[in-house]
Amino acid sequence: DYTPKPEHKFSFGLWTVGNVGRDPFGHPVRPALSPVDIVYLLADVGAWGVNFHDNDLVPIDATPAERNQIVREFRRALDETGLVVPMATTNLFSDPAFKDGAFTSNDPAVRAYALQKTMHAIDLGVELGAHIYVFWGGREGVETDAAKNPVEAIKRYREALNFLCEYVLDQGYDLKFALEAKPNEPRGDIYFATTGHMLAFIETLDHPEMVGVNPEVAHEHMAGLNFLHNVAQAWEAGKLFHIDLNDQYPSRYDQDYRFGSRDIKAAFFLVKFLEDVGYDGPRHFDAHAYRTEDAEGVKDFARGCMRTYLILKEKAARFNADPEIQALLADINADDAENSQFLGAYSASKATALKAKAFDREAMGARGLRYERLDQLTVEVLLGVR
Ligand code: 3MF
Ligand code: MG
Ligand code: MG
Ligand code: MG
Repeated sequence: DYTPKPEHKFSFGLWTVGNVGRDPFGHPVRPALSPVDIVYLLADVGAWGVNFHDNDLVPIDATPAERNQIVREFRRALDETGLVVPMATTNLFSDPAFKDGAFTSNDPAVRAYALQKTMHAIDLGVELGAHIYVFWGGREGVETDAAKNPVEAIKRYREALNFLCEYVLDQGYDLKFALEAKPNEPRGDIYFATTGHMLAFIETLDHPEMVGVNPEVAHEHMAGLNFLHNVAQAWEAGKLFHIDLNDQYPSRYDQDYRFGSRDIKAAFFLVKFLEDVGYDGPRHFDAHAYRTEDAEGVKDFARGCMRTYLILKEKAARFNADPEIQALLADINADDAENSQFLGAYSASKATALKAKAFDREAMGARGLRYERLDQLTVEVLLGVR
């Protein structure tokens, strides 16, 4: 049974199922849905949560009275459907004011406006229940390095995040930040190109404990990287606060395909990892339906993301229970006391003993590891014959 349930924590952004199919060469192909319509759509397909950028919900030029009316209507839809808002974020990329970045803009007025806009957006997210706040620096980059000093850009980004962490603490909000990396698009290059860059940067902040990452499958694949390895590093560092699931062919434009639609094997190892380690955060799908789809196709897309996740979760359980796979893994990971005595923490006596030990290098090099068999068994689990 692959029916999504609240405990699976499947969420979608308003901008995902609400995507109208506009691209750089083509007009919208689907009518815009209101935020309330989208909440009902997500409830219909069985999602648990809905996320938004400030302006997905409240237009950038809304009056305070309009804002409050919109929030009231949205909250009513949440209450009626039981959907929650796990995460919120700021749109710091659509408006022309941000054409040269927000926190890293050369213009102090733009930088100050970006902080103001983010504080209002944080208030909005918290008001609707969000505990995770994502920062994707979509315009924080350049087309020409003549325009900005990249070291200055890092300092500006740090200054902004430090300011906003203090704001959250000052308000007493229970909110964590999650930084989302992307190598390029819409800018020629975007600063902090990968999750690894973000992890290094976080340690330089005033409140690193408040800040983690939101890795996105497509963004790391655009950079030609192994997404699982990025996620694993974030997890190991205690920084996997959120995740954007979708799919993407390497080194192409930002495709945001349905989760698992392109690289089933990578998606499998990702789901297996999240389930095996007990990742407890939202499974957020940051993707949209093909431009060929109508309203029904959008639901096919959303249901497909969740169904594929649950199928892969079942495959992971099958992999973990497969005696032949487990026997191979036990063999690969077998401990041997004679050698493990040399590993682990340093000591002078250990170093001396290790320097004196004779190794059978040829035997180590000659040993077959049976990864071909292991991978074939994995493929057979995925293809449904095991
Ligand atoms: C763009 C993205 C963004 C971010 C969002 C923050 C529009 O490629 O991935 O989606 O995920 O701004 O959550
Ligand atoms: Mg993206
Ligand atoms: Mg995108
Ligand atoms: Mg994303």
